[in-house]
Amino acid sequence: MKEENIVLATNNLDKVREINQLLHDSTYRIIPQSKFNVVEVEETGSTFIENALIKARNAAKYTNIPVIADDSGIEVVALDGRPGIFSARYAGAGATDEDNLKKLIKDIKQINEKNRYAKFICAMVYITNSDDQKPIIVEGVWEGYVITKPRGTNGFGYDPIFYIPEYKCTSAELDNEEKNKLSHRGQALRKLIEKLNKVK
Ligand code: ITT
Repeated sequence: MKEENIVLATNNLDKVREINQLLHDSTYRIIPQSKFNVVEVEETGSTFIENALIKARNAAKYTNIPVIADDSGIEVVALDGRPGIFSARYAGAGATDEDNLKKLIKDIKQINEKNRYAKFICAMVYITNSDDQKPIIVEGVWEGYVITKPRGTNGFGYDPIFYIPEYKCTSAELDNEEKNKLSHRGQALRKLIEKLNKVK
């Protein structure tokens, strides 16, 4: 079968790694946007979907091939959904994963232990060009709880404090394959590929 190249509009190498693993047996080949001279764009949207579309349309301006973008984050229900779309900059502009994790741990310590329900959300979009008026848009949601003592070293970002009761571990204690099977990103990408295969 013919392979199709797709640009991944992200600067996050962990997303590149996870999405590459998910597409390993497919006919789609991911090219990170770092291979092109894509100038970073500000994420000014008010939803995950809006931000994913902003990133995808921006990358598509610099490339002549289809683009996938992922906008994701964690929502803690008792914190009114924070950090949500601000997950990557929760501790301020230029914050590292570690800074953001520390800030979220501080905030969840204020919440009753029985009330620490949280979910990872991933909005993923596919466009064929920057003006594509019919983007494919999908979402994945992964439900769990946040804990205050980080556990595990796999994954990235908030994985060490995202506890999955069915597996009695955090997402940083899952191996890559297990995380991809369950995660918001894995769910979103499988939906996207299903839709994409239908229009091909
Ligand atoms: P790009 O915008 O370049 O794609 P980014 O890391 O800034 O990279 P987002 O704006 O989508 O991406 O922010 C996502 C943040 O949410 C990310 O920095 C993580 O802290 C968190 N996050 C998303 N998915 C995650 C996952 O699977 N595990 C742990 N944390 C995750």
